Amino acid sequence: MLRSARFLVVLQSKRNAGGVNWSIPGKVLSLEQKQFYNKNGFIMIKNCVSQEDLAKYTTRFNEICKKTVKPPKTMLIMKDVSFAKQGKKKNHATITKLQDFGDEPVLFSYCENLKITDIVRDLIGNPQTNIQAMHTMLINKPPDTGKLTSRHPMHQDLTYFPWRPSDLTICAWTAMEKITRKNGCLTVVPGTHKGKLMEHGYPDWEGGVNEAYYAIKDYDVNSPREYVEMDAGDTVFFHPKLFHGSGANRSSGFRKAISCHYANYDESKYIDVSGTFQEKLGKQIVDLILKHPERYDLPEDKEKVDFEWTWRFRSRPVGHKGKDNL
Ligand SMILES: O=C(O)CCC(=O)C(=O)O
Repeated sequence: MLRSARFLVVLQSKRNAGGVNWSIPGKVLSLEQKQFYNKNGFIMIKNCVSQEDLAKYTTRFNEICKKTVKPPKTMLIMKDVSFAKQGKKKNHATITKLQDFGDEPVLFSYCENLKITDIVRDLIGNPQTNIQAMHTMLINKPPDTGKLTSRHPMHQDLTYFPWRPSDLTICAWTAMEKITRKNGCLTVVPGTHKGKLMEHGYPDWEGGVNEAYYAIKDYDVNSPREYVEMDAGDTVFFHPKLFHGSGANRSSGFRKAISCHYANYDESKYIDVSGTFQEKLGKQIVDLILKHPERYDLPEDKEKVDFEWTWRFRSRPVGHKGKDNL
């Protein structure tokens, strides 16, 4: 590499490094808003996504459900466990989640929304930070069938992630319609992002639980929780160690939200989770992926498919061309 080119690389990485400076305002967020996030592990911002954009995502969701638009092969289409048990076909009323929409251009445009990415950079880096969309979901919480399977147990998203530091990852979760306690809004326990990653496992729920909806094992049900009620287009940004979940949908309609977990690409690194409770979960995810060779471009040597590979394969850069980190 030419000397000057190498200098530029060093300069670029220095400029992008250093985590978050919590004592200055961000490009979009005020100092108070940044400090609120740092203290509580979440912040809700009104009106991040326009109604036009939300309508585009809803239309694309319906087109995928009706099969008038072919979904990319890498996208996972999941049924709610209560419908799965009854053997019901996949349609807009039984599909509970579209996951990994990195190759679906309409839905992925959500991850590139500048209002969101500016806030993300304020909270996990600085205006120059390169960011990576790690995990994408459109969640279509169905009206509960009475078995309470529409609940999402209290958990920490970091459970699913083999990269660190956790402070440089964030979820943006946008309400696609009005979301209240009645239709199953997010519930958070402020400040829990300052603690450790807790052990997780399947909750012991009579009606069953959706695949990979893990719960914090020793969750204290008396923890001081908050209900995050939102209007369509509002977005809550939250830390991957924040205890959170969502209640049953006791309304007669579906409750839609779209989300993306972003990581600071410049400063995050994969870690080895061997010997931790994440190891078992990582193996389950790898097994699931190996069962679907039609969906993933698996390497010839299947030994190469480990927890890290599953995320490298599914994550997508947002506005940068890096290939080396995440
Ligand atoms: O959308 C929901 O109801 C909860 C989503 C959530 O907590 C998650 O996917 O981690």
